[in-house]
Amino acid sequence: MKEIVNEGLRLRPKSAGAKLRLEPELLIKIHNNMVKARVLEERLIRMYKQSDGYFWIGGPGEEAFNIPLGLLVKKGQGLDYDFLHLHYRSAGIMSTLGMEPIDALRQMKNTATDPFSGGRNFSNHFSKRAWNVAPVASTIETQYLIAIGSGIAHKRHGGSGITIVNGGDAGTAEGDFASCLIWSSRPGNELPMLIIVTNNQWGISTAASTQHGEKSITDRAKAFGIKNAIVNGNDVEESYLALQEAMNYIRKERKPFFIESRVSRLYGHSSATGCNLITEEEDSLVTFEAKLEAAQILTRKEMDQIRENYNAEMLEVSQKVKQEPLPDGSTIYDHVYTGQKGKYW
Ligand SMILES: Cc1ncc(C[n+]2csc(CCOP(=O)(O)OP(=O)(O)O)c2C)c(N)n1
Repeated sequence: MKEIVNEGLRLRPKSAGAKLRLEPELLIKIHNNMVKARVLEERLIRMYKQSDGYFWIGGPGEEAFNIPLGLLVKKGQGLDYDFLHLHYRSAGIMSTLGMEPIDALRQMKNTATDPFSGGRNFSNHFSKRAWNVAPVASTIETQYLIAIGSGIAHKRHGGSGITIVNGGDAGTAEGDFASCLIWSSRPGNELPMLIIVTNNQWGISTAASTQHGEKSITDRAKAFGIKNAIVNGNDVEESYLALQEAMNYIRKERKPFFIESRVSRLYGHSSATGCNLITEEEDSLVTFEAKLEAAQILTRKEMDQIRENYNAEMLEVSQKVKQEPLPDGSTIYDHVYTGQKGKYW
């Protein structure tokens, strides 16, 4: 996909962005990636509604947090780099890392060309060895248990690579989450882990207020002596600065940090709940665009153009994906066991 960053845009003088805390160049980059991630999700939803996929689940509403996170990751393969244990609302992180949107569309359409699962998994269930992205599991919270492994490996290896794990608020009821807090905070054996909970106040249709006795999820991290912060995940600058501080701390001190990010869930839980726009929740992209416009960093016209460009490109790649082959039945048992191809009995 063509890179649209700054295409046709003229950067305003720095003083124009004085009311915002981040540099205009960085704000424009974040905005561009937010639009790309949003348009990608909207295209995936449209594909689902047009029967070009069986199920949608994704992260519109988490962009103001996930794009800064993607920009701050030390991307690469092996223990000198960050490991990512993500969940199904992380497309914004992946697209900011450089994932080609067409690959997310391939997984939605379950084509054989899907590089993450060969057309065998749900939408937004990524995995990429070259970027240390562990396979996203459909079982919620599993990733917090698996992340302990790369946390230990990072601890033993040294350097500045860290383990990053994210998931939702409801999943914190699972024992896997408690295991993560315990293993990451053992005195003298603390692990360099960024433990994130994106709190959208819902577990499918169960309200968080009916499930959490503690005031905030950070209270659980406090009980284990883990440094922590509550972040307004709808605020780009607050998210970027909090993540930067937390990640610098983990990289240097080799100890865990816990972030509870309060986010929106803009299209409901998944296609199982209709995947229609929820207008009652804050849209971080609308909030951010108003700020960029007020600070004269981007005009309404420029932002509309960026969206239009991405809309056109996603439409084009969706048409391409529709022509691609589905996986052959003979491959159904591939990758079930290491090195295994075809039937295994
Ligand atoms: C182990 C397990 N239990 C239950 C489910 C069914 N399930 C799928 S998503 C979900 C809600 C998750 O809510 P939360 O952790 O808050 O994340 P969100 O989807 O809101 O981002 C549940 C219960 C599952 N996938 N895995």
